[in-house]
Amino acid sequence: MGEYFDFIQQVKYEGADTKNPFAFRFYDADKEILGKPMKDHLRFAMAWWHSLGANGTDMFGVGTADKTWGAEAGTIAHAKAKVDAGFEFMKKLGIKFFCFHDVDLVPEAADINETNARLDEISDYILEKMNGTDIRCLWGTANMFSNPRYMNGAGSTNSVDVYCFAAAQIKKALDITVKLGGEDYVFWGGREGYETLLNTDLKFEQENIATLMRMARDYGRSIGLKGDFLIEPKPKEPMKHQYDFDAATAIGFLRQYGLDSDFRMNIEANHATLAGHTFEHELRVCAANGMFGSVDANQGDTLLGWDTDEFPFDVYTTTLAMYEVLKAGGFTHGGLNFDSKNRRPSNTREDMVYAFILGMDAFALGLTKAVKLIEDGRIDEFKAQKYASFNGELGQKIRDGKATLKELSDLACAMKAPQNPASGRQEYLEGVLNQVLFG
Ligand code: XUL
Ligand code: CO
Repeated sequence: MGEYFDFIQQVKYEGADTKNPFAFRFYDADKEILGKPMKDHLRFAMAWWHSLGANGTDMFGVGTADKTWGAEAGTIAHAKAKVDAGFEFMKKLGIKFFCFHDVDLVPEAADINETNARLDEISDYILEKMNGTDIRCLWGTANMFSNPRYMNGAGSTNSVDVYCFAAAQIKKALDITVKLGGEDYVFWGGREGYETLLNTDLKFEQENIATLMRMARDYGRSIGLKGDFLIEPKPKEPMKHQYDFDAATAIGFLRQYGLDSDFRMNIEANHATLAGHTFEHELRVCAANGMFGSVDANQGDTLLGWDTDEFPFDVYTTTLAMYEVLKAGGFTHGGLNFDSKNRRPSNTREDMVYAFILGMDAFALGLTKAVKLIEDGRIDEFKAQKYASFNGELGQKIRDGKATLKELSDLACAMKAPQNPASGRQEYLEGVLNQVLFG
């Protein structure tokens, strides 16, 4: 195997003052934080598609980065070169997990049986590479949005034949995920939505999606998938309306169809912002509903209305996100998958390394600042005190669902007018956040 990243050996932690561009400033993998090493809090993963596949092609132009890895594009040799490059990259950056779509691993053939044979071959090759390393699959998924057969959706398609192909792809992707030791399986419904209700039976489509997920759940459990099935909500793009709009919508859907004990959420930062939410809002909604699973780590651009999948560098956001992750009890099966890509003009292998150093450092900083925020205690104290009026007998009765509307109305009438609640103190709390970040 040739060295694809011969300009680096092991990227190491050198501290905040280093000027070495190929060193971590903040990510110190083995440093103990709240009883476990940083790497176990963060569980970084490389997304096969962006890192090894995406070459910068966009709607206006061809690729700018060479992702052939020295092989002829679209061949099995190319698929294997991607594996070689990917493992060298993960080892050199200390990344312990990867995520994949079936068609990221091998080119799709005209006959699904041939595609499946290619997947068997490449997964054997990946297993060999994994041997003797502690690199594992975080999650797998099936790409049910690129092939023209999915133009009307996969689970939501109008074609029963296409529905069978979706089932077949999910089955194989589950097989490969379990074979590679992956514990979670992701559904991102890129084409599960609609452009116009004039041609759409929404209820029919949602029922069929739920049925496909139920069959996937049953098959996955039967072959030993231990972790979570994850829905990755996104409100739009490529479709105008996507059924898994945001966490609250997806959680409601899972409950409606009785899938909520096997499924949780994979929250992507840039999908949250497309839905008009913050990343931390989506994480909080998951935690509040026992649905926190995994994260696709990236960031969007406030000036652009689409999914830019940038490597995260905004430390306010990584801090507030890691605060939510810590409060949710941390990752169990999930992790931080960099569903992020270099900007089109950042087209060299050095840029790939810089991008991961940026993202890993941004989340390491976020983790340490989130711990500080929790240890500082002022935000949690404020919140506890904000709701303190419910600590009394009456508040408890309401919280226990034992009060009646008439009883509360009588109390209100006896009070005549309530005292206004105390200040929300937003500016004070934002000042605390800045003090913790920069003090
Ligand atoms: C698309 C996206 C996907 C999923 C996996 O916006 O995020 O790459 O993460 O299908
Ligand atoms: Co994603």
